Amino acid sequence: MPSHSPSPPPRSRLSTPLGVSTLYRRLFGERRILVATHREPVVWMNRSREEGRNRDTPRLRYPAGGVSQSLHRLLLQTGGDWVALRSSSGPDPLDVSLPDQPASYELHRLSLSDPQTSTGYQRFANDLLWPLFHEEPGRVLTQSGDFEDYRRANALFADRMASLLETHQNGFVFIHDYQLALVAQSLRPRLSQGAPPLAFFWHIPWPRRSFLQEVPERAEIVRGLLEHDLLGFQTPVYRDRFLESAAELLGEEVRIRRQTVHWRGRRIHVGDYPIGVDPGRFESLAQSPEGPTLARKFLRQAGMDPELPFLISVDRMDYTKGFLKRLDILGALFRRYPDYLGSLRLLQIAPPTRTTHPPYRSYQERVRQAVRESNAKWARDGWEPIVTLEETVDHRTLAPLYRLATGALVTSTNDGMNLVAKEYLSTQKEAGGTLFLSRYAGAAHGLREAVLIDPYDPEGTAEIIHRALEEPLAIRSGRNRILREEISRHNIYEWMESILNETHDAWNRG
Ligand code: ADQ
Repeated sequence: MPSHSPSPPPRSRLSTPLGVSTLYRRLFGERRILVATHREPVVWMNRSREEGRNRDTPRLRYPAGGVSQSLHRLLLQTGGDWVALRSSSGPDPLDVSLPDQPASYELHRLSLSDPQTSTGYQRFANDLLWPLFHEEPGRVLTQSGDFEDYRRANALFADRMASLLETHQNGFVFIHDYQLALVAQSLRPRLSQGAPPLAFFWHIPWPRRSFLQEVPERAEIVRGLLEHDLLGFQTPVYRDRFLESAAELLGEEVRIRRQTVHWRGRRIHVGDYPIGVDPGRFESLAQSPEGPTLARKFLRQAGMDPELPFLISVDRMDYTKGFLKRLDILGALFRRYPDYLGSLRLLQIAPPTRTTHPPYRSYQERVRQAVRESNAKWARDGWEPIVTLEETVDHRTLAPLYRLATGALVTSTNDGMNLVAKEYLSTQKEAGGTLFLSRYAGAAHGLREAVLIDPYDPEGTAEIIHRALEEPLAIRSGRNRILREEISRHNIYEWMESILNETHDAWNRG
C-alpha cells in the first residue's frame, strides 16, 4: 500500500505545512489533533528577575529534535492537544502559540509523582527496549517489576488522554515511539463513545528475531501496538520484521494478509513511512545572508580555521551513534593517508544524553577518553584532529555549518532513520559536500545514491572517504542533486500526509 519504493514517479507538488493542515481538515474536519510523546516539544523558561521586566523575552525554547518541531509546527496550523512528560516548570496545560501562526495548542504535562513508577518506566524503556531494539544486548539493565511500572506510566498517559478526548472530542490521535507502546491498550476501554482514529509511529528499528526474543514481554508489546488503526515503521525491513513477530508470537490470535493484521475483530494497517525533514527550511537557513558569518564565527570560537576542510558529525552522545567506531575510522584514514594530518578535522557536535543514567555517563566518559587519546596520537604542531562540542546548536548556525563542511560522517551502528543525514543534504544545493552514511541507518534504505560506509570496517571506510574526497566537484554535486530530489519528495509533510490518509482509510475499513 504505501508508495515508498526507492524511485517513485516524480510528483509535481511537494508537500507543505499548509497542505498537511488542509488535508487534515478535509479528513477530520474541525476536530483537534491529539499527539502523545515521551518528551515535551517545548521547554518553559523561568524568566530571571531582569528578564521579567521585559515581557518580550521568550517564555518557550525549543529542544533539539527534528520530528517534534515538525509536529509542533503542524499543531500551530491546525490547533490541538499534546500530552508529554513534564520536563520543566510552568503551567499545566501550557498554551503554546506563536504570533504569526493561525492556531495554538495546549500542552498537557504529566508528572509521574511516584518515583518507583518513574524509575521502572524509564529503565524498561531506555535500558531494555532501547538497547535490544538496537541489537545491543550487552547494554541491557533491568529489574523485575520494571514492566509493570512501564504499563502503569503508559496508563497514566491514557488517563489524561481519555479525559481530553471526552471534553475536546479530538478527531485523530497520534502516539509516538517505544516509550508509549501500551498507551492505546489502556485508552480504548476508557472511551465510552468509541475511539477516534489511532495512529502510532515506531521511530527506532524493529529488531531481528534473536534480539526480540530477549524481551520477556514481547507478545504484550506487540498486542499493545495492534490496538492502533495504523502502525508505522521507518523502513519495509522493520515493517516486515514486525509482521513476522506478530505472526510468530500471537499465532492463531492474528490473521495477516499482506500489510493488514486482523486481530480481535479489528483490522490494523502496518506500513512503512520513512520519516523526512523540511529541506526548504534547512536550505534557506544555510543560504541566509548571515549564515556564513555565523558558521565561521562558530568555527573560530571552536578553535578551527574556517578555510580548512572538515567533516561534521551531529548526534546525541548515545552508543548507537557509533562514536568509538568513528574514531577508529579517522585513525585508519590518518594511518593510510598522513597528508590529511594538519588539515582535515572532525567536528563532533555531541550533546550528552540521559546523563542521569550511570551506563550512559560511563559511555560518554569513554568517548571523551578515546578522543583525548586520538588527539594525542595524531597531533601535529599544536593541531589536533578532533574537536568535540557537547552542546545543542541553534539550527540557524547548524545549517550553514553543514553547508560549509566537506562531508558529514554518520556512523550509527543501528538507527531507525537518522535525520542528520537528510538535514545535511538539504544544505548542499549546488554544493559538493559528501554524505558518508552508515549502511545500518534506516536512511540508507531510501538514499541509495549516498556513499555508504560500514562503521565495523574502519579500513574499508577510510578508503571510501579518501576516494570520495578526491572526486571532482561535478560528480559530488551530481550525486547530491539526486539525493536532494529524494529527500524533497519524501519530506516530513509527505510523511504526515501519508499517515493521515492511510489512518483515515484504515479506520473507515475498521
Ligand atoms: P534520534 O536518535 O534523536 O531520533 P536523529 O534522527 O539523528 O536521531 O535526530 C536528531 C535530531 O536532533 C536532528 O534533527 C538533529 O538536528 C538534532 N540534533 C542532534 N544533536 C544536535 C545538536 N547538538 N544541536 C542541535 N540539534 C541537534 C530518533 C531515532 C532516529 C530517527 C528519529 C526520527 O533514533 O533513528 O531518525 O527518531 O524518527
